[in-house]
Amino acid sequence: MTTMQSAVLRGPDPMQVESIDLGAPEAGEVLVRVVACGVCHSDLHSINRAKSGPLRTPVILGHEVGGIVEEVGPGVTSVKAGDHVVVAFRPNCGQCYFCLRGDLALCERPDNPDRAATGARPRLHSSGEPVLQGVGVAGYSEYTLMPERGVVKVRDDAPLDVVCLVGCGVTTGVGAAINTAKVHAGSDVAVIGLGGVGLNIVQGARLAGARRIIAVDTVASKGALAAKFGATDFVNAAEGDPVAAVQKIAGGYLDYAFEAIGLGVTVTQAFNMVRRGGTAVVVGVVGQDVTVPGLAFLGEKKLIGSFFGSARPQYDIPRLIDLYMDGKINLDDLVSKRRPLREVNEAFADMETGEVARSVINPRG
Ligand code: COD
Ligand code: ZN
Repeated sequence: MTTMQSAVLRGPDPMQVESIDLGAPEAGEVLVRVVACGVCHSDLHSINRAKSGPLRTPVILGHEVGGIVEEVGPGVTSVKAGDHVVVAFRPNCGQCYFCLRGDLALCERPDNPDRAATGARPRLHSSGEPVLQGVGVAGYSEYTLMPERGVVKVRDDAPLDVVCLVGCGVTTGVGAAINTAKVHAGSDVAVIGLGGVGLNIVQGARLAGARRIIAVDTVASKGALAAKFGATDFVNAAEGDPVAAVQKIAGGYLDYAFEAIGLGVTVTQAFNMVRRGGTAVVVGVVGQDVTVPGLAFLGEKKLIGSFFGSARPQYDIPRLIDLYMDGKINLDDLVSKRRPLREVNEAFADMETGEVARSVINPRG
């Protein structure tokens, strides 16, 4: 049994740092010492769901983890104590229809997505009370316990407090461009919403050889930031209709437009930005119905979703880290702020201003 400090969400109130008990790793489990955990917008969705009621608590959020294997349970063969790992928050089963087809992000039986919530025996406790692992991870903690397929061994020379972002935002964004949309060289692209995910879509499009990459956001400072990831142009959506502005810059319609916010209105904008045969890709989590002009389908426009960058974590995560170490993708400018665990609530307040790309929490800071 290990006792660790974790930021616990118990309802509508801010998270509090508490002592949490954690069992030793059992068969097929890996105990990871968390070095850093990125602050992703999906955790803000969870916090908002706790405020309005439907989220089960107590829960420890945080799923963008870079860490070092502390101990492995019986039968674990892919990692050993001391290995550097990035957590894959939705361990695929490798056996269902979608896994066999190669669509690992669509796995229908992910291992332990939320521990106690799925009936799995809870592994974290607070004075005997079970505590959930949010999104199956619990990264705002000194340690996390993952199934073997939920950790990916990464190279030792990669800084874990940067490459932790590959556990969600980088893979989601770059993967949306290169895996889901398969952006082709020379194409014209727009990306709406320049948070940690949107900026990675921008650099995914650059990696794929896009000609024009038009970045769209309502916060003016995001223009200069997006340029560091390969955006060729910026549209401030607070200053007028972004569809008209994008078309003016591109001299017409685009081949691809990505939505990375999660609003119905921006999905419609993305769809209206693409030309006949073009593709609008929804990356944001959209909790509402979406309206698009139906006749546009006669022009073979496509409206598609993307989840976790259509990634195969064991393949994509090390490859993306190599691209970073070779200077081919930019992760350093994604980390706007580093904070200790006790400032996790402030990191979410920063996210709500739209000013930061990503904050990274150091659980021992
Ligand atoms: N027009 C343009 N930009 C806007 C608008 C608007 N109307 N409203 C907000 N924005 C900007 C903000 O200024 C901000 O820059 C950006 O949109 C949103 O950024 P963040 O940092 O709040 O969010 P991210 O980048 O962390 O984004 C995450 C998503 C919002 C895309 C979230 O829905 C998500 O994580 N989707 C991915 C789904 C998925 O595959 N998830 C995997 C597990 S998380
Ligand atoms: Zn995430």
